[in-house]
Order: sequence, then structure tokens, then C-alpha cells
Amino acid sequence: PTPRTVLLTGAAGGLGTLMRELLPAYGYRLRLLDLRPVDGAPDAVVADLADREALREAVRGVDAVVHLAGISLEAPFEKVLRANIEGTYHLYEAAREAGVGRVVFASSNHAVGFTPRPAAGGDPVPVTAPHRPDTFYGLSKCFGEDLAQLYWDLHGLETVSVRIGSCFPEPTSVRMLSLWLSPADCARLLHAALTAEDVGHTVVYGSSANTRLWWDLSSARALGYVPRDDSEQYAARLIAEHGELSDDDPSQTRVGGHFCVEPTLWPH
Ligand code: NAI
Ligand code: 15L
Repeated sequence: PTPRTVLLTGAAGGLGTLMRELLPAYGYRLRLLDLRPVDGAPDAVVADLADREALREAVRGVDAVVHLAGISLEAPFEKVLRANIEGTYHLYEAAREAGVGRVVFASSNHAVGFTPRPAAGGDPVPVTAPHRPDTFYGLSKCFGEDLAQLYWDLHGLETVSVRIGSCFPEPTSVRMLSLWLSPADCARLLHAALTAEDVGHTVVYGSSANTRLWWDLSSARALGYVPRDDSEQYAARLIAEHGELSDDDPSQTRVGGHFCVEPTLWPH
């Protein structure tokens, strides 16, 4: 059955803002949560993932959770611990107590960031690739995936962990040509993850049907995801500006890109 009421955490963020615009067209009624007020949504729950009582309230009566909230770049370990590791634990506990059936967890390519990037035309990175986090941030996504597995095995709470590539309106680097998840394809993938039957804990990569794709999308396609977009329309301009990826520069030889060397830092 199609879940109707969905809690969207991280609703004030970049991806949350895009998804709260696109998901209602699939028939979802969204309940929004973020640490910060959500523009244009006075009913949004403004709460920290550390606030278990607020999470208990927020999950009451929802059919599923799309969990985007957290620190989305590298940050000091203590901050990542609190928001992403403890915060995701609190969310799962609240979901378990309330009997919520499914979570869609925003994992990241940085859970496997140190994996060498596939050569052009080489085999894509499988979902069974071992965790190789490139940052504390990536490590927190590894934790989230393992937490999801535990809650499925122990409690029967289902999760689709989506290792998102780069979801922005347009790709802005040559690396992103291989990772780009268009916002429209992201909504398609979240819808598939919310509606596919018997997912248990399924790990998928979240990218569009990019010509230069690095990821094996077969587990995503098995959920019913049919990507429609391709970053190739941006390739000529980005390559003219920045050149092709180097095989020597260590910030360009692994899938996590510059996160493996000099990660962008969480601004707060
Ligand atoms: P963002 O940083 O724009 O949004 C994250 C939101 O989470 C913010 O609005 C922030 O206020 C909220 N948040 C942070 N700590 C919180 C806490 N303790 N309690 C409640 N809310 C909290 O990030 P973005 O780009 O929207 O990403 C959303 C999710 O998707 C993140 O989990 C990120 O790691 C993941 N992701 C995003 C990718 C992308 O390309 N946008 C790629 C891979 C993963
Ligand atoms: C992520 O996990 C980040 O949240 C996002 O801001 C991008 O940096 C993305 O990965 C990426 O690798 O491009």
C-alpha cells in the first residue's frame, strides 16, 4: 500500500526544500521537521534530533519517514556524533516505538568515498562494495546503514538506504557528472523507496541515468526506480572549464573526490 503521511526530516535544507516541493505530486501528505524553521511552513516541527520527546510526537501517525536531517558535510567528530549518529538512533527509536513501518535514509556516496573511481567504461561500483568512508561524515552514514540493518533484523523496521550522489538543480563539477541525481529523479527514487514491497534493508545508489555514471543502479531499479535524467548535457561546458578528471591527483581518483583530501566543512 502507498504510504500517505510521511515525516520529512531536514525539511529546511537544500534537498528537503526540493523534496517538499516535488513529493506532494506523488500523493504524499508531508509532515516537516528541522532544527531550523522551514520557510513558508509554519506547521513544521522545529526540533533537534536529540529531542526524543519531539521525535515521538513527530512520528505519531506517520506511515513512513524520509530522514534527511543531519550534518551534510564534514565536521568535528563531536558534532557528527550528536547530529548524525545519536540523532539517527533517536529517530529510529521513536519510529520503532510508534510502529512506523519504513524509513528512507539519506546515506551518501561518502560511505564508500575511498573506493577508486571506475575507469571510463569500467565496472560500476556495486552496492556490496565495502564501506570506505572518507570523513567522519561518511563514517556516520556507514553507521546509519548498519543501524538500519539492525532495526530490520531485530525489529522488522524496513529501510531503504539511499547513497545519494550529488543532488542539486545542476551538476557544478566534472566529478558531479558521474554522481548527479536530478531533483526530479530524486523524487522518483524516494517514491520508489517508499512504495516498493518487502524491502527489508535495501541499499541503493541515488543517481540519475548519467552517461558517466559510476554506480550500479540495479538495486534502485529493482525498487521500481526509472531515472529519466542524464548529466551529459552539462558535460561539454564543465569539461571545457575544468578539464577531465586527473588520474594522478588524489582528490580526483576516488569516488569521494575532494572529501578524501580536503573536505568541504559544515558551516555551522
Ligand atoms: P543540508 O545541510 O542542506 O540540510 C540538512 C538539514 O538538516 C538542515 O536544514 C539542518 O538544519 C538539518 N539538521 C541538521 N542537524 C539537525 C538536527 N540535529 N536536528 C534536526 N535537524 C537537523 O543538506 P542536504 O544537501 O539537504 O542533504 C540532506 C541529507 O541528504 C543529509 O543527510 C545529507 O547527508 C544527505 N545527502 C545529500 C546529498 C546532496 O547531494 N544534497 C548527497 C549525499 C547525501
Ligand atoms: C554529500 O554527501 C553532501 O551532503 C553534498 O553536499 C555533496 O557534497 C555530495 O555529497 C557530493 O559528494 O557531491
